[in-house]
Order: sequence, then structure tokens, then C-alpha cells
Amino acid sequence: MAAIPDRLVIQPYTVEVETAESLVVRGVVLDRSYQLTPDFLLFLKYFEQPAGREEFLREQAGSYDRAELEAGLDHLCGVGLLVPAQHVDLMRSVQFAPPLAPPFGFEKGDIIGFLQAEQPPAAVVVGFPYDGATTAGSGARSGPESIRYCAPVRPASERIADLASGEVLNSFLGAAIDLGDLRPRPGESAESYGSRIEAVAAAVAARGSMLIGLGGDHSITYPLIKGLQRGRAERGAPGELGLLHFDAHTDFPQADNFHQLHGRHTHGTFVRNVVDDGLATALIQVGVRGLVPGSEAGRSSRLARSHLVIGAHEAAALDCAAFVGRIPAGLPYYLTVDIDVLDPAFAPDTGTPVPGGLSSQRLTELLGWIAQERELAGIDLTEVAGSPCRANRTAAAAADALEHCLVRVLARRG
Ligand SMILES: [Mn+2]
Repeated sequence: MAAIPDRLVIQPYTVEVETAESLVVRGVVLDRSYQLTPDFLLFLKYFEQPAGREEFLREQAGSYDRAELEAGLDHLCGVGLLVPAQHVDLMRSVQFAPPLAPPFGFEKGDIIGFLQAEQPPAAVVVGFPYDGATTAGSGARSGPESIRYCAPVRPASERIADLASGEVLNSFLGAAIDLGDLRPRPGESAESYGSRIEAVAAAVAARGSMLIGLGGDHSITYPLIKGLQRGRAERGAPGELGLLHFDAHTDFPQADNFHQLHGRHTHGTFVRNVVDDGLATALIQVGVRGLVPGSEAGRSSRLARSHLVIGAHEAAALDCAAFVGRIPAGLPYYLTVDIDVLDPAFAPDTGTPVPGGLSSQRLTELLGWIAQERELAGIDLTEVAGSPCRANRTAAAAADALEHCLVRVLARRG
């Protein structure tokens, strides 16, 4: 636990039990109950608005023992009911569900502990069980749970061997924690949920940790990138960011009236929004395919640096080293994977499958190479549908590709 900051605020809570002997409150952010004594009402009321710790101690000094007041503050900070006031907006807008079982042997964590940890972890997993922005098949709301279910749980060991490539890697899997899922509200719009995604992404990036997002439909990526850029700016990191996008679709509608027709934030528009808002300077799209109506092939010259499309056939045929060589070096990338980049034979449980995609082996290989050879600032994997069960080969392929990538990303950052 870090030194307690001077300005504090209580996270939103409801009182569950209030008697002369007992006070039980439920904190909204983690949906968790806290057993207190009625004396704590003084603290809860005082810090409903952000207030100074010293100011509180001074004001109450006449009526209460200072050591007891300090112990009370320490206790509330320790359990995470009192949080640094800088997080007041985040605390008021988010609610998390804890992960049932974190993937890959990661530790379980929570957003409040993360924000206050002395040493933030290298990476955090956050699930976004939302599919309110799909235009065709839905079901991606079960993605986070299904990916976690299909992800192997690794023992903490110092080395991990990749039998396919013969590589032996240092394992830094312990450097990541799983914060659980950011809960959507019933019927919540993509704009509303997106603003909360952005707040979480900004807070994670401001601490210097990498966010690994489990979708959810592809609408989650725009706010993830926006928040990442905000958090990076807060740390003084350079604004240049490439977008590395694996998908069967370009998610980049060319028609100017597209937003009027479908709304701005859908799972099929995020790339256009990222480009229009200047959030990325380079765009590399991998695995796109299929016939679409229109006279534009989705290539854009509006990006400052470059727009490169490596279609599905090329992505399947290129030598891995040659593939990575086509991705400009010297800038960090945000990596987003729509699982429909895979052929429906490997990933049938997704909203908008397109024949002629990559094999799961190919995706795993390419992500491993990218993680090894390029700097990644954030990662997400979207559009996995289907139940959490052994038969969900879409989720199994997603988890496998993600793990091959993460084990190398964490080795770089470790
Ligand atoms: Mn997509």
C-alpha cells in the first residue's frame, strides 16, 4: 500500500445494515460488503465529497482522539472504501465483477487495489462483456468469460518453452493481474459504456501498466485507444501510436453518411473513428477479405504516417520475418484482434464470420512474432461468442493466440 494521499473521497456505497452495534456497507465499485462499526459513519459522511485528511483530523481533534481517527482512516483506505480524490470520477462511474478464474495463472486483482499499489503490475486484464453495438450476430458479451474458461492456468515458473518454435522464454506471467469485468448497465448505449471504458483505460495507462482487454464486441476498441492516449499524455509519453488491426473486416466504412445510418459507435466503425479523431498515426490491417458493395477498397491516405493492408491471402502466405518486416518499426502499436480474422473453421462462434480466413496456427505465429519484434502499448481481443465450455473452439483459439503473444510481451516488459 502506498503512502496515504492527503485528499480522499469515499467510493459510492449503500448501507446494508445499520444498528447500534453494527454497520455493514456495500461498496459499489467492487460490489463488495464491508463490516464496520457505527463509529465509521462519521468518516463516511465527511468524505462523501473529496476532502483533506489533515483538515478532517484538525476539525475532529476536539471531539475524538487523534490516534483513533488516524486508525479509522487507515482502515478505510486499507479496505479500499476511502480512495485518493483524484479517482473520484472513475469511482463514480464504474462497477466491476471479479474474475471467476484469471487466465494464464495471472493473479486476481481489483481496480481499487491497482490504483493504490506501490508497484503497479506490468499488465492488467479487464473484461468488457458488452455486445450492444453489433450490427449482425451478437453473443460477444460472453467473450471474457469464455476466453478465461479456455485459457490454461500456468504454474508460476521461471521459464516457458514453446514446443513449436523451440524457443525458451523467461516467464513474467506473474507480472499481470486480472481486474475482472467492467459491468455494462442493462441496455446501455455504446457511447455511455465507451465513456466508462475510456476512464478505466486512461487510469491504467496513467499508472504505466498495459491494458489487455477481453471483448466484447469491437466497439470497445475506440474508447480503449482514446483512454490509452489520454493516460500516455498524462505520463508525458509521445503521442505517436500505430494501430495494428487483425480482422476479416476493415471496420472503416467509407460512405460519409454511414454514421447517420448506423450511429457513430458500432463494432464496425471503430477504425474510422480512430482515424477521424487522429488517435493513430499509422494503420496496419491484417487478414481483411470478402466482397463488399461499393467502389472503395478501404484503403485510406488520410493517415499521417501509413496505411497498410495485408489481406488474408498475403497474411497466410508471407514468411513471418517478412510479415513483421512490413510493419514500420520505431513507434508503439495498439494491437486489436477481431477473432473473425480466423477462418470460420477455427472460429465459428463469432458475430460476422467470413470464409477464407487465417488458421489458428497462423494467427498464433504472427502474434508471437509481433510481440517479439514490435513495441505494444495495449492489446485487445474481441468478438468471441459462445458459452464457456470445452466445445468452444473459438474461445480456445483466442486464448491460445493471446497467450503466445502475452508471454512474449511480458518478457519484453519484465
Ligand atoms: Mn472488427
